[in-house]
Amino acid sequence: MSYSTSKIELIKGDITKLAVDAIVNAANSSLLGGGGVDGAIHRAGGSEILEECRKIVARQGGCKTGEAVITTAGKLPSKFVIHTVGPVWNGGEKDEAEKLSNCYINSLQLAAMNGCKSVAFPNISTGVYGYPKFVAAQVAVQTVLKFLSKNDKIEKVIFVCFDEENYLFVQKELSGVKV
Ligand code: AR6
Repeated sequence: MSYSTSKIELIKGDITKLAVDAIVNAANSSLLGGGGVDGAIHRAGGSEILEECRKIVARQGGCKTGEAVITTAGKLPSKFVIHTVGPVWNGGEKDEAEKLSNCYINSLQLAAMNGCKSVAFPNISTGVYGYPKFVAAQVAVQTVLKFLSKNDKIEKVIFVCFDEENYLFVQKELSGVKV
C-alpha cells in the first residue's frame, strides 16, 4: 500500500485476494461472466457466484449500464461481490461519465444497504470497454469522495489498480485528499 487516508486506500494488485466486505466486479449486462477482472473473479470465486448471477438474470433480466447487483463471493476472501456494468467508451458524448459515476454510486449504495463497511473497486471500464484511464480515474475518485462526504456507513474504499498506468492516474487524483 502506498497511499492511505482514514477512508481511502490505493493499492496495486489483484482484487480477488482482498478480504474486504465487498469487492466490485466490472461485469457486463448479461452478468454471465467474461474476461478481465470479471473472468478473474468468477474463476477464483467458483460456480456459486455464477449460480446467483443466473438467478438474478432470471428475476430481472441482467443488469443495465450504471446499475449494480450483489451476490455471494463464493470462495473469495471477501463477503460479497457487487457486479456493476460500466459504460463502453464511445468518444465521451454518450453520457459515459454519468454512467461510470453511477456505477460507483450504485455499488456503494448497495454495499451500505447490505451492511458492508469496506468496499474495493477495480478501474471499471478501463480495460475491454476502452474508457481513457486518466478521465476514468477522475470520475472514480470524485464520485467516491462525494459519496463518502454524505454517507457514514462506508468506512473504507479501496481502489485496486491492476496496472501501473491506472495506479498513477488514481494516485494523482488522490494527491492532497484528506478524508
Ligand atoms: N484485479 C483488479 N483489477 C483487474 C484484475 C484483477 N484481478 N484483472 C483485470 N483488472 P476489464 P471493463 C483491471 O476489461 O473495461 C469483461 O469481459 C484491468 O487492468 O476487466 O469494465 C466483462 O465481462 C482494467 O484496468 O473491464 C465485460 O464484458 C480493469 O480491471 C467487459 O470486460 C477493467 O478492465 C468490461 O470491461
